[in-house]
Amino acid sequence: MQMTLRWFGTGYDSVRLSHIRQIAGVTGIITTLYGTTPGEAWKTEDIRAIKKEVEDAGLELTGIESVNIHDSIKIGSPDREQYIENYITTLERLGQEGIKLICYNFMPVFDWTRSDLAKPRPDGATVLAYDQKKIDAINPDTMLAEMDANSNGYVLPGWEPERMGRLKELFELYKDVTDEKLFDNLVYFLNRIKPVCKQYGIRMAIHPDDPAWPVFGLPRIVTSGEKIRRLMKAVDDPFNGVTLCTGSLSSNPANDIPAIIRSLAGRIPFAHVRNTKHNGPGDFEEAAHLSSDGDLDMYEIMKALYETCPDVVIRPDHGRMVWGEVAMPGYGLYDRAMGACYLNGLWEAISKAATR
Ligand SMILES: [Mn+2]
Repeated sequence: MQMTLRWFGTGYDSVRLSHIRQIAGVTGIITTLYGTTPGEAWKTEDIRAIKKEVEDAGLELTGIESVNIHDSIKIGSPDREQYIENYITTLERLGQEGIKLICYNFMPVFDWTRSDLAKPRPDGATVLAYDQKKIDAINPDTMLAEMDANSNGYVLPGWEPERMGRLKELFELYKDVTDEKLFDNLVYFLNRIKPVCKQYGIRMAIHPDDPAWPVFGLPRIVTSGEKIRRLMKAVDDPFNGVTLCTGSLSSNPANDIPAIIRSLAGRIPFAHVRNTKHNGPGDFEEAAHLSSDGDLDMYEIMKALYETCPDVVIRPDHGRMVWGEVAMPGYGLYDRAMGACYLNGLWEAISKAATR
């Protein structure tokens, strides 16, 4: 297991690499080229530059989150071929630089969705939250403006203004894309990139949809253990894997996370571990990583990871905003550092109990 932290790059993140370096047990960085747009081929010099910056800080560039997928690939429109070629070029260049873990998602239009970016909790911390009733009451355009106004000045991953400016057009393009069509387009994409992944030993790790049900009438295909297993079988090769995000999957309480992990042995190169607390159906908020602060049993989750995918790369996912920190919502230093230490503690206890 390698413990990592997500970092958005100099100029895009309030957190410094030198601070991450001081979290005991965190040895890797998960990042992306934040200035790129989905569909373009990344330049080798840009990949080398960010890798060098991370390594100069005494850390390893462990993986990329995300190399985003252009909407044409998800929609399956004729111009997808060019974007797939560009994606292959990006993977080739990442592989040549020794970067072999790639997180991505296949959600139409919106990346993750929340109704609140700073919901106060009783202890004074603020967290990301989702309430379906609030989402039902707004239209996507309004939400875009609200996300922008409440993001502390940071560009939220997946909510880049260039793309969001095309919102109406995107909804129109997706209007005939059913769950089945989206699934077929994903399988097509995976088969096209398979050779380059095999050549460089790249592991593709799809992130579950967040929340795990349709939002604004758009299709969703990565929402449960059953659906993930179907995808694993459709392209049955270890390069086709999952980012096991406990928070996204737990948005639906019917998802038994430890059982899902065990059913995906060998196909989880990357895990996002965080806790959620439900207040009612379709109404949840993010909690501290500690099991007792939310609904998830972190011990059972870490034990399932330990027993079925010991080489997994983990990052504490979103954290709460605590101690007055001002940062991108979900991505402050303090609570994610506490999360990393807690998860490392669980791992140490589980591994010692198993081997003594
Ligand atoms: Mn996640």
